[in-house]
Amino acid sequence: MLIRNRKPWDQLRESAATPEAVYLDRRRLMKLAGFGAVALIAGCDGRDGEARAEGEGAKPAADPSARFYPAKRNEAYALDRPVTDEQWASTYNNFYEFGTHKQIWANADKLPLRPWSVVIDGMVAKPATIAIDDLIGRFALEERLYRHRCVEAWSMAVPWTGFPLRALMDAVEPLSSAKYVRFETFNDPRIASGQRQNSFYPWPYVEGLTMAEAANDLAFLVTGVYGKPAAPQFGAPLRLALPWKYGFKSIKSIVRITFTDRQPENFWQTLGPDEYGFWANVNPQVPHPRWSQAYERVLGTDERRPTLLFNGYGELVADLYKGLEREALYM
Ligand SMILES: Nc1nc2c(c(=O)[nH]1)N[C@H]1C(S)=C(S)[C@@H](COP(=O)(O)O)O[C@H]1N2
Ligand SMILES: [Mo]
Repeated sequence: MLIRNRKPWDQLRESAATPEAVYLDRRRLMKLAGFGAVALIAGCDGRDGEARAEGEGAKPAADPSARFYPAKRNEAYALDRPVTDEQWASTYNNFYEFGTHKQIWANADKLPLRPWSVVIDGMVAKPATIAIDDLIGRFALEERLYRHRCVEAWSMAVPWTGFPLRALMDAVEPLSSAKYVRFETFNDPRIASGQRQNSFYPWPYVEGLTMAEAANDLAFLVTGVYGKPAAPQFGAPLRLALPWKYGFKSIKSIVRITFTDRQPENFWQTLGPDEYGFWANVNPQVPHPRWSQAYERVLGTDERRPTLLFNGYGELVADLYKGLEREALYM
C-alpha cells in the first residue's frame, strides 16, 4: 500500500458525533425505499424493534445478532494451516478509514454498528434498503475457514461467519444488463479518523466484482468472525471475504451494493493505478512493482510460506478467468 509516516495525531481520540449521513433510522428508510421491496426481502418479523431499541441507547448493551452465533461450520472449506490466533487477527488490521497503520482497532471501536442499513440498487429487479438485522435474519449463517492474503505479503487464516453473496443476489434478482457488482463503504469523517486525516483519498472505499465472480461459491458476505459478531476493526457489520484475491478486494463495513454495467474503479486503483488493478487475483509469480509476491509472512508466527496461485483456491475459481489472459489479472 502507499507508505506514509505515522503521525502522533493519528492517535487522537474521536468525537462521538452521530453519523446521520450514513445511518438513517428505520422509519425514514421505509419511506425512502420501495416499501414492497423492503417487506419482500426483509420481512417484518418483529426483530427490527429490538434493533431499534438497541440503537437508541448511547452504548448498545449487546449485539442484536448475537443469538445466531456460533454458526455451523461448512466443512467444504478446509485449511492447510492453523487458524490465526484471534488476538493477532483482531489487533493487526487494514482499515484505512481509521488510519494507515495496523493498530486501528481502537479507532475502529468508534464505529456505531446499529442502526445500520445496506442499500441495494442499480440494475436489479428488487432494489431495497435493508436494516442489517433484517439482512442477517434473512439468510442462514455458516462458518467457513478461509485463508487471507494481503497484497502487502502477510497472510492469516480466519473462521468467518456469514452467507454466500450469491444468496443475496438470488433474493434481489439482478437484471441481465448487470455485468458487475459495486460495493461501497460508509463515508463519515466525523467518525473515521483516517477519512479526516487523509481527506484527499478517494473516499468512500469502493470495490467491485464481475457477476460471475460474485456468484462464485467462494464469494462470502461476512457478518461475524471467531464464532461471534464481528468487531468493528474486521469490517462489521458486513464485509466481503474473497480468499482468492488480494485482501484489499475484501471491502469492509458495506453500506451500498450496486448492480451496474460499468466496471467499478476501486479505491486502490484510483490511488495507485500503476500498482493496483480491478482483478487482483493472488499470484506468486507476478510481483508488485515494489516487492515480490512469492512468499507471505504468516501473521502471529515466524513462518514465511510460499504463496499459492489464487491463494490455493484455483480449483474453484480458475475457470472465471478463461479467455481473459490479456487482462492484468494479478494486480
Ligand atoms: N473499507 C475498507 N475495506 C478494507 C480495507 C480498508 O482500508 N477499508 N482494507 C483492505 C485490506 S488491504 C485488507 S488486507 C483487509 C484486511 O482485513 P482484516 O483487517 O480483517 O485483516 O481488508 C480490506 N478491506
Ligand atoms: Mo491488504
